[in-house]
Amino acid sequence: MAEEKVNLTPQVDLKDAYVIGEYNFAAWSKGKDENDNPFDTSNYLKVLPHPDEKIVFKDPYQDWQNDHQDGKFKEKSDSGNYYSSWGPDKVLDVNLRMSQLSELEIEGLGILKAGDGKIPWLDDKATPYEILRAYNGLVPGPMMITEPGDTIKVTLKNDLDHSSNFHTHGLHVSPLGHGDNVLFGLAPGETWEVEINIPEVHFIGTDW
Ligand SMILES: [Cu+2]
Repeated sequence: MAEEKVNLTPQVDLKDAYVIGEYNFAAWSKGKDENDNPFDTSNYLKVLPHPDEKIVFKDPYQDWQNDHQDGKFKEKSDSGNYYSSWGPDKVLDVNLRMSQLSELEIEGLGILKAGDGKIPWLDDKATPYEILRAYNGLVPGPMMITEPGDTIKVTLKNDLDHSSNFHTHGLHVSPLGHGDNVLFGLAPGETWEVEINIPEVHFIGTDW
């Protein structure tokens, strides 16, 4: 049997292109409704930036560097995109709220709009492409900077409509109690006080 080839080449000028992930692109790009009109794509993710524009992510690391010069120590950026216990602080107090967004604007990219997670012309199959979730409504989410020996205290609120979990990748820390516990389910509406103790001998790294 000959392998069917899916053509993923956009049929529109890239300046106007909308893409919702390779998985759905082939079906979407030739999509017509029952009256043979093209689908209304205004609610789908516009993920290809205009070629003349510069995408501006509110880069937490750059903000942190700007705020921490000449011996200055700041616990939080004005926009909330970073938290820091770098310097004399030993405890990093962080407030995180998990929520679903209906839209989000990224300068140079446009507005990302979320749908209900279902695509009618794909038999209402739920897909991840229309759902937009974030910590504190920020993309990228807040960055935390600590030093070995510091304690991260996160007040975590789950404002999603399903249970969730909070854990890190790459840290060599204890999962016990309200620590870095992948097995703990946080119910909708619930708040959890997470405490993560970074060992004095922890290596330097970028963890997430
Ligand atoms: Cu994970």
